[in-house]
Amino acid sequence: MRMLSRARLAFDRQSFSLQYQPQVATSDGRVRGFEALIRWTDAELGPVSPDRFIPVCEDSGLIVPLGLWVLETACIEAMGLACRGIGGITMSVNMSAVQLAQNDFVPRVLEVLDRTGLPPNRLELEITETQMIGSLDAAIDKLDALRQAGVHIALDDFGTGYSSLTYLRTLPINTLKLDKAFIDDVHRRTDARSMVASISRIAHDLNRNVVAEGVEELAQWEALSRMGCDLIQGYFVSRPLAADRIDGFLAAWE
Ligand code: G
Ligand code: G
Ligand code: MN
Ligand code: NA
Repeated sequence: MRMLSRARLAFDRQSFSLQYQPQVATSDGRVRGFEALIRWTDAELGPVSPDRFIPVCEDSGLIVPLGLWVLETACIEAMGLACRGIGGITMSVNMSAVQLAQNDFVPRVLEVLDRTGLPPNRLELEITETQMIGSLDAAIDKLDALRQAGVHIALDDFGTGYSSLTYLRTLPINTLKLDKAFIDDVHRRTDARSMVASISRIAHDLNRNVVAEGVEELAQWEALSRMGCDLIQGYFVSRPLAADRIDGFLAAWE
């Protein structure tokens, strides 16, 4: 069976799930948020990476209902945390370019917030700069509208594309997520450190928060903390967690 047929079937049977990876403040180590990451295990193929099925879902348009399901599920999870007394948590959700390009993207997001009751400033949408190609003005208008409503916007995978610095300045974002490629050598090489320190400085001058992705070692955390990175995310803190493991993680971590 083709990947698309499998994905359609999985969507109909509600076989997709989400995992949640914590983001912690470098300053005090406290959990400030989670990134929702989609997961799917096909009966025959086994676990299929989003890198494989998301593009198929984008080409077919399946990403629109699937992305809406991801958003709603993540918002419900965030509301659940708040109801259990775990306050001040931001939920970050990856958005596809195809979702962002929909005419009704903004009202759809606001509708989900309304329906789930999650305060807009508890939601962060992650976009990538490659999503901006072709429709920059329209994308900026939509992101601006969401920001007006209080939703946070993060620029994901920063440093993997090009003309990044222009996007950092012109896109209406709150947060810059430094790609793992920047982080890998940050505790070992001065050139990697110079890059991260300089980009963090620029981001902070522009009033953006900085999140480091793919942090796997304490030495990276320490280096990133010295360089003024605000949040870290990565296996050092935790792998992405199934929803029913969040409370246990928080109890053990805090
Ligand atoms: O968690 P993992 O390394 O498997 O994710 C692989 C890629 O899939 C990452 O680039 C991530 O941004 C993307 N991804 C994960 N979940 C979602 C999702 O819900 N929607 C979209 N559009 N991309 C996602
Ligand atoms: O949305 P984004 O493209 O940033 O996706 C992040 C991806 O990186 C996810 O697939 C997640 O599972 C993965 N990831 C998160 N933390 C780590 C880490 O510490 N090491 C590695 N190798 N991958 C990570
Ligand atoms: Mn992401
Ligand atoms: Na990324």
